[in-house]
Amino acid sequence: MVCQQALPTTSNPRCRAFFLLLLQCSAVLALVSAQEPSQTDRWPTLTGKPPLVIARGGFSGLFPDSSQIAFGLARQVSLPNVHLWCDVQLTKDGFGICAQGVKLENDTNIATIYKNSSRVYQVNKVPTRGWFSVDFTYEELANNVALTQGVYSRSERFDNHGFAIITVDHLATQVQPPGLWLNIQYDAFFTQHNLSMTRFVLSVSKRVKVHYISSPEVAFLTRIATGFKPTTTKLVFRFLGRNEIEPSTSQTYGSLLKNLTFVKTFASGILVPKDYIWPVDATLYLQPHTSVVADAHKAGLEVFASDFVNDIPISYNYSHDPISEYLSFVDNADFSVDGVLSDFPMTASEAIACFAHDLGRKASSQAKPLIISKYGASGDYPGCTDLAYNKAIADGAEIIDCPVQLAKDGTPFCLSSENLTESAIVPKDVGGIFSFDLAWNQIQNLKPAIANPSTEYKMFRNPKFQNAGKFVTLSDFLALSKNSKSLTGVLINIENAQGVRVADAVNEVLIKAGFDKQTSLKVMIQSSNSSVLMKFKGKSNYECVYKTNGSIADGPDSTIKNIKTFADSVVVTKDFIFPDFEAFITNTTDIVPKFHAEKLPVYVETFSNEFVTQSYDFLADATVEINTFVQLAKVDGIITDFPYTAARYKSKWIYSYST
Ligand SMILES: *[C@@H]1O[C@H](CO)[C@@H](O)[C@H](O)[C@H]1NC(C)=O
Ligand SMILES: *[C@@H]1O[C@H](CO)[C@@H](O)[C@H](O)[C@H]1NC(C)=O
Ligand SMILES: *[C@@H]1O[C@H](CO)[C@@H](O)[C@H](O)[C@H]1NC(C)=O
Ligand SMILES: *[C@@H]1O[C@H](CO)[C@@H](O)[C@H](O)[C@H]1NC(C)=O
Ligand SMILES: *[C@@H]1O[C@H](CO)[C@@H](O)[C@H](O)[C@H]1NC(C)=O
Ligand SMILES: *[C@@H]1O[C@H](CO)[C@@H](O)[C@H](O)[C@H]1NC(C)=O
Ligand SMILES: *[C@@H]1O[C@H](CO)[C@@H](O)[C@H](O)[C@H]1NC(C)=O
Ligand SMILES: *[C@@H]1O[C@H](CO)[C@@H](O)[C@H](O)[C@H]1NC(C)=O
Ligand SMILES: CC(=O)N[C@H]1CO[C@H](CO)[C@@H](O)[C@@H]1O
Repeated sequence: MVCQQALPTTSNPRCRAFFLLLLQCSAVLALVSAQEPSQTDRWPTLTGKPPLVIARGGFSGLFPDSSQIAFGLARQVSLPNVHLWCDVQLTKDGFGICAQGVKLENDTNIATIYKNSSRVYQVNKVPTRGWFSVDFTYEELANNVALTQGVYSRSERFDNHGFAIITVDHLATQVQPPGLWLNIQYDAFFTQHNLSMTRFVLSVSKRVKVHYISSPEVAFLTRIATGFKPTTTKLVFRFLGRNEIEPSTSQTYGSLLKNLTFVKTFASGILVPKDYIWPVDATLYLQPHTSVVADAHKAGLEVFASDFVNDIPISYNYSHDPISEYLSFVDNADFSVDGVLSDFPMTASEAIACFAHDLGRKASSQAKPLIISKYGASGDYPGCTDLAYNKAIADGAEIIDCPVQLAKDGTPFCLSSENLTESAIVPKDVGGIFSFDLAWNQIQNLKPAIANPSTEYKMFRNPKFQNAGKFVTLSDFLALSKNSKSLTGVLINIENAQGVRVADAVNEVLIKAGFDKQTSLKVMIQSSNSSVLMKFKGKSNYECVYKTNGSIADGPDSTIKNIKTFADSVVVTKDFIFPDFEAFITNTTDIVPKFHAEKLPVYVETFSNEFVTQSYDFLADATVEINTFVQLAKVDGIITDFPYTAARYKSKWIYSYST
């Protein structure tokens, strides 16, 4: 068992970032903790303080919900005042336990342990079959039943670890959360079984500090309201679906939302599903925000938003980036919610501590990592189109890339491969599917098609723009690059089978555009064919980039030394730096130090926002993945189809390290 720790420093005072490297420790490779939200900034929350991060069942995005390890991880990697959320259920003998649902079989192995003990009970007037805590003593549950991952799309890897069900008291005394939030989802159900939630919350709050109690039942909150001082324990009314009926008033939650002065009589805050605030339409695009936050703040109510997860597709407006989603709730022109309820509290913490509010900082152009686009911003628009390139520039890419193909008439243009059907709609009657079958004026008129590398997980890219934009010639690409004020260079990728012929064509266009003379833009020529690179080697303004794979580092040292004869830097894929097995990282390699020993910078591809492209170790957070490659593996450049994520990381999360 190999466990290491590394603690890089950061010069961004808001984000004390640290890593916990647990190789083969059955858990997480790299954790980044965002520590200090600005206390001096004024936040448009009700109190003016930074929004809270509330960890639902702990870090339930990775570990089984409500397990001690999930709560512990949430504490370790979130804001210092993270609140830990426990869904309270009562056992036959009156213990309050943390378990996500009223039906225990959803998040535990109880169905295999007490095979014959399922029962049918009324839950909110609906007959429901399941395994209920009211039929078991605490001892029976704690000694025999293990918590499991209840969300089928998450890893089952931690299900056989025997993580026990814990009580509220255990959570409070053993994990010692900075804030404790108890959610009472089913008071009426326990009353039917002669168990009193009221008595439980009153007694537990005498033993431990309870910061928040939430419930979707008006009668419960009204009943306990007199027992709690709002300065110690705040009561929060939880809204369910707009059309669901609140059991004690028989009104819908939608109509109660119009009666916030009534809510204020028994609660000091509301908890609403996130789409109450930012609704999405049927095609998963965001609509304008509602006035819920402003209305509630006007009524003197705090507003908490729920249902934040990193691993379920979010609105396309966020480009598969959960940090953008959090920022739209805590850092927009009109309001900030008072807290977010998340299964991935680290990402929520990063958003608040590191990325909210403009720090007014700019990284120097020397700072690493170099941000290189992959076919432009091809996560948002069809690759290698004018739209993708302009978006990449606007998003902060420093280098944009053109993979060069030749049309039948010899025109060099940018496209990911010479097989046109991979990135365009090619009509049958047009005369072929390869770039060399068609003249440029035919190719120019093809409709581009967005890349969808994660369709097997039902994840798609910006469907509204899936056929938008125009393809560009290499000379258009160079002109567009020259016009930009922010780019530091261009990368021209020559992987075409006719490598040397393409190289000659590229050379000619570069000369015509004046790039062979010293210009303000660096020219990077990338190929996996050394003969192609040799054609450009030695030109002062050009950097030759060798596309290679990690196996080269296992060969004799002379192989790497030999690369120096035709290249100035290398490109490798992510898996050669952090090999993984079943999406968990198994090892680190020494490729980067080997290249660095020969003074060859290492650029790595391909970084994407979609969580399915990342190892579980990165906790479904593209920023954590980038940070790990930069700080731990010390890579020199990030090649990404979502340059915004990398550029935001670089400009707002400034760190220091030496190679
Ligand atoms: C469950 O019920 C079946 C049939 O009634 C019985 O054979 C079995 O022994 C029971 N198992 C347990 C664990 O009680
Ligand atoms: C609850 O208590 C009442 C009154 O003592 C009794 O009639 C009823 O059967 C009990 N219900 C349950 C589920 O134990
Ligand atoms: C608000 O709700 C309370 C309790 O249900 C009800 O008595 C009152 O009439 C409502 N007010 C409005 C304006 O709907
Ligand atoms: C979301 O994206 C769509 C399509 O680009 C745009 O029309 C809409 O205005 C965006 N919504 C918000 C709230 O920005
Ligand atoms: C071209 O690309 C398409 C889409 O990826 C693929 O289905 C097809 O087999 C490719 N054709 C050739 C000849 O490689
Ligand atoms: C590299 O390019 C040269 C010239 O185009 C070609 O002869 C050679 O086969 C290529 N090598 C590889 C490995 O593709
Ligand atoms: C790595 O590249 C070498 C040539 O550079 C090739 O022979 C080898 O098959 C490649 N290995 C993998 C795993 O791609
Ligand atoms: C881990 O990487 C090191 C260095 O590359 C290598 O020597 C070792 O065999 C690898 N271990 C495993 C389990 O793959
Ligand atoms: C394994 C299982 O049944 N998981 C379910 C637990 O409950 C959630 C929410 O009700 C469902 O979405 C899961 O499918």
